[in-house]
Amino acid sequence: MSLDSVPTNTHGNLDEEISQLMQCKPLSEQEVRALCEKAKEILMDESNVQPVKSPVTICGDIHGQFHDLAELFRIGGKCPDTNYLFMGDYVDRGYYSVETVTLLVALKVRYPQRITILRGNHESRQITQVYGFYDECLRNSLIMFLVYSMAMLMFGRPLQICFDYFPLTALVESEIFCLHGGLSPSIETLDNIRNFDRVQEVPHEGPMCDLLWSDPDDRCGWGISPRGAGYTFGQDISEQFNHTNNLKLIARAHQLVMEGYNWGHEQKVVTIFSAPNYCYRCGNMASILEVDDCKEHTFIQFEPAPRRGEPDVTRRTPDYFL
Ligand SMILES: [Mn+2]
Repeated sequence: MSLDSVPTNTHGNLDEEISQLMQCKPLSEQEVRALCEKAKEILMDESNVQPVKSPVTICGDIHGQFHDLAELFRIGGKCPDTNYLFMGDYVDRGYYSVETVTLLVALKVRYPQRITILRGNHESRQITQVYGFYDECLRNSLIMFLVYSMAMLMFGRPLQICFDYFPLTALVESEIFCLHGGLSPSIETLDNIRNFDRVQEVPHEGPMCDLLWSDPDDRCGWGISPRGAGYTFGQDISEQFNHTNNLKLIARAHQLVMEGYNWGHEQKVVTIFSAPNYCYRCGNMASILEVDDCKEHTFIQFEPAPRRGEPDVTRRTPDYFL
């Protein structure tokens, strides 16, 4: 029996779960599983190029920095009072990947029309094993059950399966194309993106991989990415893509930028990064981009929330990729 068959309580439990998550307290295994099942149903109806209306606030990488996400909501407004579009990379690096991504998924289930959550390159099985989400699932489960094998079954598996359903890109008012990484030499039009089957693990190469991994570059044309996945693309590529698809702007995340946002390609591309003092040590500002009713753009920069007992971060390995 689904919770939906109990109308008086449909949102009651979910509202309680959201307020629990807002306090950075993880849900139970059963709650995470139920939430992921509901999220899948909502997300599978969304397009690979999910249409989004203004006003909306566009956000970049969060990377498990839960208290900074809480600060983002304090500054940008709570969901659903403010509509949000998150461009991926909710997990890894920071200490609260599970709480962060569970909160965003819970908000998606509660307010499906008010929040859009795109997939980042870290929302995959393999990368989360390398960059900390796996460890954190393990840490949480050790505290609660002291059973290693339960870890991925509890939090990791349901959330990772849910990641496969996250849309790859969004289109704000038919003019701002939003995605985690960047363009692909295999993609000329938005219809190309609409046509592929996204419900799978992020492939190592090909158009879906490129959307989540590529970066803009000062050099023209396509280049080999130092990340080992995706491509670099020059201003000529961005101009052609925007022209072909009647776009004004490509908004993307994926790269640390010290001011929290960074224009590129003569304002055809903007990078937005929403994890202040990334990894608790990079010293960068974060930002979000508000697009209002009149499609006017305003960047809001913010600094880290006060530290609240995160463990010493120096034990983490250095970061080569965002
Ligand atoms: Mn990324």
